[in-house]
Amino acid sequence: MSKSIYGNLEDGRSRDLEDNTNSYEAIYMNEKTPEMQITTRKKANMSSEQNSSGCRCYRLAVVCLMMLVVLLLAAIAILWFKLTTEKDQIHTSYNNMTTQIDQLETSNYKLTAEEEQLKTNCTIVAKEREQLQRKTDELQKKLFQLKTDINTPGWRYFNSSIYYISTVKKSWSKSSQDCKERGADLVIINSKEEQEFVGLWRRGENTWIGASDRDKEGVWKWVDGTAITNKFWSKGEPNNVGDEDCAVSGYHTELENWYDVLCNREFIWICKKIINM
Ligand SMILES: [Ca+2]
Ligand SMILES: [Ca+2]
Repeated sequence: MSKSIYGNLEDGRSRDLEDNTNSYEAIYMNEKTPEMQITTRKKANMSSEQNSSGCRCYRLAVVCLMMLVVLLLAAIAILWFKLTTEKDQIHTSYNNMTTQIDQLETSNYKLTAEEEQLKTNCTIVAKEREQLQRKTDELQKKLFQLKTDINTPGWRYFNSSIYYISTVKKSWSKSSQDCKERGADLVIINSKEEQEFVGLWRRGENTWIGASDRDKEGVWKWVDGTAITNKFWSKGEPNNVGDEDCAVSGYHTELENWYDVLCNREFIWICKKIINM
């Protein structure tokens, strides 16, 4: 009860004091001198200027902040552009590398194929070399035999062939057999030049040549079975008198000097060996 009374008394005093202060200030303001009023106005103006300066600072801060935001956005845009460009470049580089890898794989495939082809060619060349070596060996043997034949008495060389003329007389069959034993055949005359060569070398002797119609009358063939194309029969020959089946060169001295005789008659003979190099 006493506290309530005391509180009311305190509140009453405070309100009185405040009312008195306001009264004093009003009196004081009313009683101000013009200088004091001017001073008061200046203070008010200064306060207003301070408020105006604060606004400008605030605006400047906002502008700076906006500029920072713009710069930040610009930096982000530039960075994004660079990243995009680099990404495109990396993608392009990747595509180029992929293309190069494909090209390298294609080149590798071609090189592998070429390597296989070269190996095949090497194998073929090796086989051809072996064949050439065998042919060279055969040619050397033939050359050796040819030198031996040419150096043997009775042999002569004419137009890629060598010829042997006998010094004894035998029948057509024995003469042919002798030629075979020498690796040759009774002479086969294929040209006018060869006919003239035989005519000069026999020196007027009658000599067996490799033509007969023993297999079929009237069908004259050489000893190798080929048909007679260049025929140098004497006039009226072959006439097959008494079954004449073997040919002799030398009936006359003219170019056409062949005639048919009985095969068991004996004459010298000429063998011919063709040189196959
Ligand atoms: Ca005949
Ligand atoms: Ca005759």
